[in-house]
Amino acid sequence: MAGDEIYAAMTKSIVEGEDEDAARLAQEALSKGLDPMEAISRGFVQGINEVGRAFGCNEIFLPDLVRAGVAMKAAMKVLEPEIAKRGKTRASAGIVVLGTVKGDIHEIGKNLVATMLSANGFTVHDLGVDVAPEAFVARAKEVKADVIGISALLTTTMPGQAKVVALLKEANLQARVKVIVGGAPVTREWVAEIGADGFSEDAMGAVEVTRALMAAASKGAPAAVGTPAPASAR
Ligand code: B1M
Repeated sequence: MAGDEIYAAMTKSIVEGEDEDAARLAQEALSKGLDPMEAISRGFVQGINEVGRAFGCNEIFLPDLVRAGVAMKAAMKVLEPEIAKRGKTRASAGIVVLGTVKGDIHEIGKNLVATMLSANGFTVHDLGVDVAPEAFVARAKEVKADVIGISALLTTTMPGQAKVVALLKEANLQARVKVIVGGAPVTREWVAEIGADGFSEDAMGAVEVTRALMAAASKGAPAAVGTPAPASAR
């Protein structure tokens, strides 16, 4: 398979929920020397976005969404170790506690953020999905985290992000531990409203924002919110 053909096949494997095809195409991309991040963004994510759109318009049903999620995970399972391997280097750039908020089991984007942070030298403590606000703060204290990263994919679970910020404030840790939030429904306005320190629309942006927060903290400067203005503001 050549050129754009492979990306189109990747998209199709997710739309059709074919996990074996997705894993095989991910493997093929690696054997051909394609950039795994390109495979994700030009191939697989196009498919999951199409599935999300169709589900939102009631064109497909929950089992289709589940099958697409399984196929996406199958592709990521092949690609993520390669992304991590390419970035393995140096001493820790900082300590990040990461998870998806309570009530929310979406993990694909959060896992990608974890992979990209690890690949860029951060030590990541991934708490998984459905994480209670208290658990984020407890682990941050335990591992002396620099940053807490909180993913939320549902509008109904976004308040969990606000709760973590409030708990940090209560514990007088807000100055020491920075909070970055993300996930499809998260906007700059929401970040400002809850008083988080940073936000990004994608995994690479999460790395940039985390780096910027660490740099600002080491200089004692106030942190910037978010990656440079996104091309497609939500
Ligand atoms: Co769900 N789901 N889902 N789902 N699902 C959405 C989010 C939805 C938008 C679909 C739709 O209706 N159009 C909708 C939410 C509506 C809303 O609240 N606004 C929805 C719904 C309604 C539901 C259920 C309620 C359905 C039901 O049961 N009736 C249910 C809820 C379950 C729960 O969590 N309690 C549900 C379930 C599921 C599955 C389990 C079937 C599956 C998840 C499988 C899994 O993760 N293991 C699933 C999927 C796959 C989706 C969509 C289609 C895709 C999500 C995804 O993985 N995207 C999604 C629609 C969509 O987003 N297009 C949808 C790919 C991933 C790479 O992107 O996660 O956005 P994303 O992550 C990006 C950025 O957001 C960012 O970087 C990532 C990489 O670029 N990012 C961060 C993410 N976290 C970040 C953290 C950061 C920084 C950046 O800093 C810390």
